Amino acid sequence: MNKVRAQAVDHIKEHGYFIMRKALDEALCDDILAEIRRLDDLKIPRSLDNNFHGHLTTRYYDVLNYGDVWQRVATHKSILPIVRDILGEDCLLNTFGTSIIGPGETAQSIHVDDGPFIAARNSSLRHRPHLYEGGPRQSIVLNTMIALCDFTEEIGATRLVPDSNKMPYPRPQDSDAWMAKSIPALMNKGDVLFFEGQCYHAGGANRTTQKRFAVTVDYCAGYLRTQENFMLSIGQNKAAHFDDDLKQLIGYRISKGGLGHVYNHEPQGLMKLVAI
Ligand SMILES: O=C(O)CCC(=O)C(=O)O
Ligand SMILES: [Fe+2]
Repeated sequence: MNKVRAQAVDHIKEHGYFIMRKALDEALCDDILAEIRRLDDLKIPRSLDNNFHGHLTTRYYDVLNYGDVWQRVATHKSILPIVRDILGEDCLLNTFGTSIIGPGETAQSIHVDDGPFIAARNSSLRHRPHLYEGGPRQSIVLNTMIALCDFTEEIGATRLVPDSNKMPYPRPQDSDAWMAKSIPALMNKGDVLFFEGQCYHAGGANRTTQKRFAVTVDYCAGYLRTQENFMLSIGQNKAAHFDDDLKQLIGYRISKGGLGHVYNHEPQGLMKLVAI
């Protein structure tokens, strides 16, 4: 394992986050920025325009259906090996889109990103609450925030609370108090922030006149139902031309323990038929 990868894994496990410097080269960042401008020009409808995600923040989702450049992001060699070290070889893409915080946007409230899974599990176990209360949570979600511009405090760098990955459920209640304990993830264009799903964090307020450009690629353990349903949103004809890692990330693989088979076979066999 190379040094940065080992250092990243240790720091994530211990403190809940890691900033990798110069993870993506300038050319790839510029290709993604050009693609974002193309989507802006196409007037792709914005999603998640709400009080939590913000009214001045552009979230493009299901981006794998757009330009080919998106196929080079989730499987990037600086990112995927670390994600697999934390979540397991059979991890899945959970959500994948932009987080472009516009000028004047206010800070998000402090939250966790594994909340939907905890809520789903607790709902299934609602008659047996002793099975889920208390104790630190396992890492089942790992999020990455790719800086496509310099992240300063003023432009709305993601805020996070170091070591909050070890906090027990329930999720953070008093956002202002946790905000006071948070630090900004200061980054340069091309750096990547990794943070665990149980780590307390929030998008920062943008007090500049520039947009804060970022892509967020969120992964989860292979035994979970993913927040975005890539198997439906990305047609088989499109996915058949993805590389093996990307196919596996969107669900074309059997998990450890045998979840997700097709006619009791690896789904990739089915993909070969479709690609003909
Ligand atoms: O864009 C950011 O800095 C964070 C966004 C975030 O945490 C979220 O929407 O869940
Ligand atoms: Fe979040």
